[in-house]
Amino acid sequence: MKIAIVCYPTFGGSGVVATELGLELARRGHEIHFITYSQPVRLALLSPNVHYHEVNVPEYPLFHYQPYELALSSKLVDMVKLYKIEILHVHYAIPHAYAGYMAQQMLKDEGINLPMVTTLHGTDITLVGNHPFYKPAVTFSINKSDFVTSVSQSLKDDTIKLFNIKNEIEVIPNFIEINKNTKDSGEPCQRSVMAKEGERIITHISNFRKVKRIPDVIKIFYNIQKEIPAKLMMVGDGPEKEKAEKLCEELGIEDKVIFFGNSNEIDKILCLTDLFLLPSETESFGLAALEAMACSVPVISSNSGGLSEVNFEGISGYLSDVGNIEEMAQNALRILKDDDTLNKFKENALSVAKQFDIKNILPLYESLYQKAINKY
Ligand code: GMT
Repeated sequence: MKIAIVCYPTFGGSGVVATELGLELARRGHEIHFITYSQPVRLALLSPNVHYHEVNVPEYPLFHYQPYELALSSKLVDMVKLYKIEILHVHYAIPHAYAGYMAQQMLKDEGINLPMVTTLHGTDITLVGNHPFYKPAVTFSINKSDFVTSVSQSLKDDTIKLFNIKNEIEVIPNFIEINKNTKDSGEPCQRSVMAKEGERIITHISNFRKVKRIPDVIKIFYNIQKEIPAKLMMVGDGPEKEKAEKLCEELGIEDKVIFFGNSNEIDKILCLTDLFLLPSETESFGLAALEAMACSVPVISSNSGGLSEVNFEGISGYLSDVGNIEEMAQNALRILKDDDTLNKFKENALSVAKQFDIKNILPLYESLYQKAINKY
């Protein structure tokens, strides 16, 4: 199949899922066209089946806001005609499903039918899309999509609760390429670079937005390091980072916390990690938790949104109510207390992650694309 994928090219989970999906589809022989405003961070263009088309939005002084949706829908029309693309898959409803619908209408005018699949990722529904300024356009574009998928049952339920949706929503969970780490790097994990002998290594990875509850991450770690020797690795960047650095100073733990900024070497970082913290306010899925589990790292998370569909209580880690820092720290210590317990949780984390192996999830998208193509 010839498939156009529209996504955000950033470190966010929706862009990562879209990119990894496209790359695996390309490996399976499909022709993939990424269409977005810059090259997706996880995309290395070294395959004949993978194309990247940049959406340019020229600055014009009259525009207070540059019309990205317009440029995107025009680019879609041009690329669909040029490459004879058969299907459009948009990740993140805003504004991609809206721009996709406009492209469909323009193409229809020229006698071309382009089926569109929209994948809902989380904040496009629970935080941004739900805002009254966007809601009518988001509802419209979800209802106009030929097929709609959501990354968890919890997100499907939220979508139905928050919007007047007439379309069926199919749950297709996010996925992970198991063994990527061992396959790619071949290098042993060098824990000694990050921590002393006997220290546990704890990691948090996110976009450092309010929804991730960064101060909770720091406070959970503060409680842990009072009981056992430990280091915290904070990976990512965003609006809450500076505040987090200050909080570490206030708590007197700045020498035990390392801030890395954004990284393309997540697997190498996770390879050194004993425990992953994700105490988010809400999380439609929690791809970062799954990435950790795929590297045999157990997870302490909140129980909000779709997290309980990924992190299994008492098996791959523990889940607590949002903000229950004490319980999260206690549970972390239960996992970290001795090597046997930690190793058991590590093993379990990997075997839960295997349920989300890309090999199991990808055929679900392929059969949806086939259904969408057959619709016209
Ligand atoms: O806030 C983020 O983590 C970024 C956001 C995004 O749009 O990329 O992530 C959302 O989509 C991911 C991929 O499907 C999910 O794993 C995240 O849980 C979801 N984030 C939220 O719901 C807050």
